[in-house]
Amino acid sequence: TPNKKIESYFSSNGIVSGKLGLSKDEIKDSFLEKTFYGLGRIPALATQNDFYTAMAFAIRDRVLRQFVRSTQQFNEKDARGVAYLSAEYLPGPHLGNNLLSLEIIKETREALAEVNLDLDEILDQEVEPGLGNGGLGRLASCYMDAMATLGIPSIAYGIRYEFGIFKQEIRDGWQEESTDKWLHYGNPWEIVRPEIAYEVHFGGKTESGIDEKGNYSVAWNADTVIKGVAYDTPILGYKSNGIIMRLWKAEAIESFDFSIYNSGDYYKAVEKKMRSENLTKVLYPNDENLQGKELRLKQQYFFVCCSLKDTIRLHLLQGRKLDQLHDKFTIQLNDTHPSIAVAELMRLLVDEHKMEWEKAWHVTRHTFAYTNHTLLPEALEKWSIDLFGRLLPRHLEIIYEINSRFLNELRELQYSANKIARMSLIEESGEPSIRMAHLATVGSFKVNGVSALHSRLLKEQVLNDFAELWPDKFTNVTNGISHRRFLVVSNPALSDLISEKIGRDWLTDLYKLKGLEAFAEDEDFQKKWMDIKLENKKALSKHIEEYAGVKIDPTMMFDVQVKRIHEYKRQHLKVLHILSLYRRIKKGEGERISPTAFIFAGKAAPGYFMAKRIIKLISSVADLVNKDPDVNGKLKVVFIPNFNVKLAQRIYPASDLSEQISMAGKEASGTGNMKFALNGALTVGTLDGANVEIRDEVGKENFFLFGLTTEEVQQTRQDGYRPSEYYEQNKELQGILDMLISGELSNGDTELFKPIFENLLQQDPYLLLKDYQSYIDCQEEIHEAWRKPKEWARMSILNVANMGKFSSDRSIQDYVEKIWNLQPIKAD
Ligand code: GPV
Repeated sequence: TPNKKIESYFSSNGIVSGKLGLSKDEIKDSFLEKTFYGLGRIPALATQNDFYTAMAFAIRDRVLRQFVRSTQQFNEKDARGVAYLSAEYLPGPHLGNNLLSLEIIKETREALAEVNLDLDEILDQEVEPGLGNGGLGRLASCYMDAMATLGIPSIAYGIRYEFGIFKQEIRDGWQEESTDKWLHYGNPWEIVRPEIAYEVHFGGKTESGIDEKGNYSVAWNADTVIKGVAYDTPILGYKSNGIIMRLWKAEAIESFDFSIYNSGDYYKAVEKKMRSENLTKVLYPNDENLQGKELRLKQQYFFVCCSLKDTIRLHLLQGRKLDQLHDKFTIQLNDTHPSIAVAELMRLLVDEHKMEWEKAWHVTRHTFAYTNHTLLPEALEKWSIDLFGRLLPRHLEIIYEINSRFLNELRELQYSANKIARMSLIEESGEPSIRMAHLATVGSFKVNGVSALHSRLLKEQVLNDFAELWPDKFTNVTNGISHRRFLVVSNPALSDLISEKIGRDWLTDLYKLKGLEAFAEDEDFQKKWMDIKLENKKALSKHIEEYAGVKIDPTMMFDVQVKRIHEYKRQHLKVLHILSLYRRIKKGEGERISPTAFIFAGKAAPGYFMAKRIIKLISSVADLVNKDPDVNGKLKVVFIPNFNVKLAQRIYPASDLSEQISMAGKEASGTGNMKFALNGALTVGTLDGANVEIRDEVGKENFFLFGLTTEEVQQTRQDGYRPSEYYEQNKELQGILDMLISGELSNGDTELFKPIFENLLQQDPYLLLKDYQSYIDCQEEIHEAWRKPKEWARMSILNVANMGKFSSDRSIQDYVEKIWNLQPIKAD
């Protein structure tokens, strides 16, 4: 029964009404109160971290107010909503973004100044939650920013990894990993909800029989039970709603196993608890590479099970019927990582809620929508039947049942045995396994790719049979980024300059940036524009000197490639370019080279041999180039350690040239490409992923294009590619490649880079040698363009002016229209 007294406080004139922001004095009071009463600190003992924590608590109150209000309104309107399921999130630091969303950055800065504290120093204290590997996790967080801002009734589910993506250090040029202790100083943004907890079962056996009502039913007698507890982090939209990121932490069902406890073996009793908690200990650091590890499948099922049970609870709490689940919710699957949800929802509906199979299947396949994020074969998830059946015996039966019904449909359509085997949810050749992308496709009402090119290739290649069967199921939603985080928060000077010219409407409508086109030729504006870039470059240079020990002249061109280290992304093609410039300088032919700093950052999966070798190669080239007196400071090479959201926010604003040089057909979208261009960097790139659309938007004359197209890549393969021919014919390229095995880069060690050399000469799976000359020629054009600063400034402004399409607000609007079919509810 509702407590009317309390409810009245929530009503329109209760505590959750009133204005959005805070005044300087309110911030100061709240901050001081949190410092003393929230943390129990006397001024003499308070550290910078205490001040950060106190400020976070002060702000969190306001963030929660928006959340409470949004939830209230979503409930009152009985709104249709989204549950977003993602195994990864990369929210980045919360404080700065929340200050922007509340529009109190200036007030907070002043309030702190009055007590002799500096906002930037306080912001710098925050340790970000590294709960993802790269683009996929960051996309999920950009989407939360947009969903909150647009008022999409939504909840985002995931895993509360105790250790996120590893911390990267570079020692002697090699990557070294250490555990990411992001919770070490506590986490002021999260609220634990001990009462929102679910049991998750694993292992054991199933037993079929007749239940009390005389119906056929299956019981799953698991041998392990683990509890998932909700930890909520509010995510605030700009001047609007708050939504929740609900992350599940694994706990033992009972703190102690009492039977063992009573027998006196205290340690053994606690061991069980520790084993349960292992489940959410650590994020798997493999980006786009399936390892097939049991613990990973456990993590996936664990968070899916908790999330679906919670979604059903929320649905029923509103007094709705379970067979209307799909009328009220879309459950969006962020890649196949949560695709076990298709089988789990069937299990919940059929086994636990006693719904008949056909009805349950109707609900299920109208509830899920699936986003695919890669075409890379090594990333397409498959689980061995053996492993899967041991861990989730009931789900295996359900998947067999879904498959047998599906294959029957295909037989009725007179499909060939070959085609049926291709489409089956089970791969029979080799070790029998479950194709998770097929499960997700069959179990969803929509399937989308993440850029126009990727969505086309998905339909034409990886899921071609399914696209022919269900053409209307397939759609595209081009990725987008939070321009508020990646421009307003991280590049305040440029944001202010833009707002001076075109007002501030672009914060909620990025297409408004188009207004900047009118100033592209304005020399005074160009100068201010480039001066801000220079200041940002100075700031980054300071960071680089401190963390990488390399001094960089900020007037050089900053040529930047930051992203996960992957062969398909071709960081080593960038290296070949650097070596070509180096050799020209050594031969005294360097006069047409513009002074350039080559900046790299990104993590390699700890078990990815080639990626780690590429990092060592970059460091070795840096040593050679930076120390050579003949280079005379004309080239600098640096690898900045530990790329994460926080570092990214420093790098994009300071970049002149954005390297997006993956082999065409491999990068599903890319989102870093958008962040660079939004901050006025020009792009050098292939026709891959969203590069295609970026080029369409900014104009081909403002984009440096090189390399093969997807079709040409396929043709090259068909014709029988022999990389050694390029080595033989292109003498410059030959000289560069020979450097790798000459020992010149490695104190005489001719073996160190031989694996890279041999890979390129023998297979070159990503066609570096084929694309080499086109890349070098394109770079010459770029160096020439850099020598015309006004031209460059104009192109930079035009790039920013045409970034409207790449806001995650637009992406989410697309999801609403093409997939979710719901009404946003904006908080007033
Ligand atoms: I699958 N992506 C990722 O970061 N990790 C993954 O495991 C998978 C995909 C990335 C793609 O590589 C990018 O091209 C894309 O922009 C990003 O997902 C978001 O869609």
